[in-house]
Amino acid sequence: MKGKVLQLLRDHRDDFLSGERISEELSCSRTMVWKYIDSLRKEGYEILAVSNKGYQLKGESDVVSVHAIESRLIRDSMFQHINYEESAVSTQISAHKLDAEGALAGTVVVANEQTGGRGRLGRSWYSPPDTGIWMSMILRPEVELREAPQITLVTAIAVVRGIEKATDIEVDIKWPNDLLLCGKKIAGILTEMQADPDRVNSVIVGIGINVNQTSFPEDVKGVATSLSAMTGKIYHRAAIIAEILNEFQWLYDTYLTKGFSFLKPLWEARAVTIGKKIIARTPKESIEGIAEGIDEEGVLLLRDNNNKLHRIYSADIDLSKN
Ligand code: BTX
Repeated sequence: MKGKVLQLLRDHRDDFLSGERISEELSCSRTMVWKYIDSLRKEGYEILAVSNKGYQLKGESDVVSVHAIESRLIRDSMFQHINYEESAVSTQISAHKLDAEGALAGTVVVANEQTGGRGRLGRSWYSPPDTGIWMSMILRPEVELREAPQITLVTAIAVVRGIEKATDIEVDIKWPNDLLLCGKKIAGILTEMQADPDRVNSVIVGIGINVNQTSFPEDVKGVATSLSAMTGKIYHRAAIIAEILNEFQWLYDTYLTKGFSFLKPLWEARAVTIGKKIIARTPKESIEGIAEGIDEEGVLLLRDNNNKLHRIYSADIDLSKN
């Protein structure tokens, strides 16, 4: 409800909105309206109150909260349940738990901090408080097992577009799960599946974005950057989260109804590795060659130095120095 009050105030930014009008629109008492306004102010929203005129939103807050996100979602959002945790071990762990308890598809977990954030293959993901976006979505797509990794690519398009809408910053995609800004890692995507041999039960998609960090620990300093470190500005995390979720919805819908091939051009338009000389490192081997592109299923096509074409399903990619 607090999110709806905020949404109404945003819709009437240029004029005052009376307490009576808000209480009518939301079918709640004037006292409740006052309580919501008071609570929004405590979170840092600057709301002007003038007698006989009403309320006007003068300044946004950077607090990440459920209503700060919900108030920016499209009306028929598929993300009806947003769970916020001040500190989580990993939003992936929280989401897997909710999934096992039968959470609805479209449930999202957002944390202000992760104490055990994780990447692929047991690697860790640095997730300090107050500065980044650490979130996981629970999805239940009707796709075949081999198709599930495509969801990472769909998510990458949504994150790139969401960041651009909220901040005007253009980010690149590095197959399969990294987003780069000026060649440094600004975000990572971790897609984990619960599946039977023949069917996907759920897919938990984790998204980590460095937003307002100004420094990084020694071990990631060389590879990581944040939106703020690049521009010197502070960004509203809730606004970025909402734009990503809004973008994700139509992309996911298109993916489920028309297939990944329909979204491939959007992905390719932002992919930096394609056409370049790369090294793909898999647990079994390292292959060097030219990344020719991805196929209709999202598999990376790599032509090695002996002209042999490899289909790469999962790997770490480095640009070749040769
Ligand atoms: P990845 O395995 O591709 O990348 C992990 C590597 O990235 C690390 O080994 C380290 O070198 C580097 N790294 C660690 N932290 C950061 C950081 N903050 N910024 C840039 N580089 C970093 C990528 O895995 C997938 C990451 C997903 C993270 C999200 S956050 C929400 C959700 N919860 C969770 O525990 N993980 C996901």
